[in-house]
Amino acid sequence: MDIKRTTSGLLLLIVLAALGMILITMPSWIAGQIETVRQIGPDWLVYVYMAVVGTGAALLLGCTIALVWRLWSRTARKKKLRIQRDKSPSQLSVAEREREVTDNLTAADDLRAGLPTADALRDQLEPIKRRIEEKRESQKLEIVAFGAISSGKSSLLNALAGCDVFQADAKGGTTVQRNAIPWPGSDRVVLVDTPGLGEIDGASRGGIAAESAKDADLGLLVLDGPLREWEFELLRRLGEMEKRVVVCLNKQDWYDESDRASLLGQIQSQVKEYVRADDLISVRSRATTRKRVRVMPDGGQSDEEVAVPVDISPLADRMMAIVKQDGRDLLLANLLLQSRGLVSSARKRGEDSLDQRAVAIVDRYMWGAGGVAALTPFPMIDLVAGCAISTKMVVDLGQVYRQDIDLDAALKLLGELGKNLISIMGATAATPLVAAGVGSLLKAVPGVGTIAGQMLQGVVQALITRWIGSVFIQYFKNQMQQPEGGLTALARREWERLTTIDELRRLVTNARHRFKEEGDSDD
Ligand SMILES: Nc1nc2c(ncn2[C@@H]2O[C@H](COP(=O)(O)OP(=O)(O)OP(=O)(O)O)[C@@H](O)[C@H]2O)c(=O)[nH]1
Ligand SMILES: [Mg+2]
Repeated sequence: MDIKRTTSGLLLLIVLAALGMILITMPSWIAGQIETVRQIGPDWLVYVYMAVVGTGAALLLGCTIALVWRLWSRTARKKKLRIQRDKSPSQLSVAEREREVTDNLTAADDLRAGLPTADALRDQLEPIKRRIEEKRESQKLEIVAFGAISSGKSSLLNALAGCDVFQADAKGGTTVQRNAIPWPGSDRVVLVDTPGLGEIDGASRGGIAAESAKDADLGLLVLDGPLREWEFELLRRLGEMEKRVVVCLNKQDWYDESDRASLLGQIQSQVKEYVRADDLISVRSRATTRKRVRVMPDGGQSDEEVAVPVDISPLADRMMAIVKQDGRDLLLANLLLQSRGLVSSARKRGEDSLDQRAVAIVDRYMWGAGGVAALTPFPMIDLVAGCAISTKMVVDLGQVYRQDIDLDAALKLLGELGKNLISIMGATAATPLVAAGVGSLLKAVPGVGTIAGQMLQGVVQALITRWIGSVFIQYFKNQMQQPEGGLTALARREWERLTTIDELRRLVTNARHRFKEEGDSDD
């Protein structure tokens, strides 16, 4: 439960309790007042009094109801949206999908406005959002062909389009970027060609094809043989996203009838979880020839070449049926997924930018605290709870994550953490022991050389301030809710993370730069 919801719930409870009190006490109080007015004035004054009180009461009641209604509906709406976002498109009605797309676009705008002006994502989000809006407006369905290199994607799309728009070649790796053309079968459909996935430049081409498939309203996986492992993996991932994919076994002229039937049967059983039986089709997207033995009238035989024409009609028919029957649904489902992607990348970026600000704050304070400890000749009095610098840092971090924390609360939490540090370090009594413990921990890091005296004191203080900062970053990010296993467990986890050999070595190196080797020569 987040803090805002708790506050709204609490406010609602207070309002309802106040209303109850008013309803119980008001009638007898008003009756008493009317009696008093009747005794001191004429009858009409009673009516005037009642009218005034009645109007006031009605206004009060109206405002209260409006407030309660607003609070309740806002909470309910947020809850509904949260539940809805966890659902896959098929679990939502058309109206719900439409509404969520609108809500997501608005949310993305809000999140974008909250990003720092220098953030590159601010500019990147805008065109993505515009594309979603344009797609929503135009209702253009994108059918994207993807698959292995040279499986015949471009040839297949050329055959579907009825003209040679996409370059096709036997050497493979012909298509190097995403291209699109309208499909003559419907004015609402565009055909998209993508680079094939294969050995050459595998990683980057694979990325482009997977991305294209992800954005497709309808995917067209083009195979020219048995299903490869990565093709199955891609289907599985798209299936999980509820992306509809038509699997097309191309180059059917390579197989005789029985081989083709058994290959199709095998593919069918492999993909049945993610692809409908009707959506597995075999085609021939290039005209070829085959040999035929001709028996002559004199009983002799002669070989002859017979033309085998292109045959993509089963695929065209299937696509037409899907577009007619489910086109709108597919488009809306995809718009929904894209708009969700937009919101989550904006939200993630927003969180990242808060984290960056928080880390910068911790960095500033830790070296501030370290510097003070390194420069002052007095031994440290209290490493944690009494440190004004840490307290101020905690309050600043709270502000970054918009969490309400004042100096008192910060001090109290720091006191609690102080005890944790002592228990983590295994020291039994006072803070100097902690300092000594941390000091020996630092000295034990191989490769950092000797650190002693004031410099050691500075590093100890910087490490502890950093540790406090890291604990509070997690705590605030989690909306000040009890972390898993309580604050102690969180503190222990963060301590372990920050005191790995590498982290400590980095810390000491950094400290040397900052403290100008002050205590370096002391042993
Ligand atoms: N025999 C036969 N060859 C085909 C068929 N379809 C395509 N081809 C051939 O397969 C080769 C590759 O075709 P492309 O259309 O370029 O394949 P692609 O999947 O787009 O290839 P990349 O863009 O390089 O990944 C070409 O030589 C085509 O003529 C078919 O049905 N039968
Ligand atoms: Mg191609």
